[in-house]
Amino acid sequence: MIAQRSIWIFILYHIFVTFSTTESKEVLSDASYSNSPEICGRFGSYTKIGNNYYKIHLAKVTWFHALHVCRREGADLATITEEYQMNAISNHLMSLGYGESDWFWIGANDLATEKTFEWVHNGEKMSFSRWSRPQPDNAGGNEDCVHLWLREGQFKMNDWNCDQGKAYFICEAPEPATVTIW
Ligand SMILES: [Ca+2]
Ligand SMILES: [Ca+2]
Repeated sequence: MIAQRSIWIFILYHIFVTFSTTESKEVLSDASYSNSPEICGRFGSYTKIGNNYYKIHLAKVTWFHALHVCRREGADLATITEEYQMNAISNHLMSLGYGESDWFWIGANDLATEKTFEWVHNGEKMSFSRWSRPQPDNAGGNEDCVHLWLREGQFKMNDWNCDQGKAYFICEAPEPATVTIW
């Protein structure tokens, strides 16, 4: 009788352990699945603005945090290499009603060499820029990342603190998983 009860306890214990283990494995695999860049890229659509595809993220984060989020989506912080594209983004942001207090990180920075701004996407130097005057001023000796803000009727560029400043941000994807034609 005691032996029979022990066997039942043994069996029930193993059923319990099996189910517990299965459950924790499923939770683990869900977590790793949602961390994959391919899956994250499908969580929101990119919009064609001018010639390129962008996604405006409305969470205020540091430049480094923004870069991380864009890259998890298989994208990068936005690169703006010509006036046409700068105008398209500026007009788009204004058409959505964003104003002077809405700041958006893009991919330009002078982290490597002070006063030499490059695009984080490919390391190329900025050949085009639209600074708001008197930027870039490297205020406090510690402004190495670029964001857009509305000044003098257009969105223009300002250098700001990469790991203290928190702003919205714009990711750019060359081949987005889902696209909204604007
Ligand atoms: Ca700087
Ligand atoms: Ca500045």
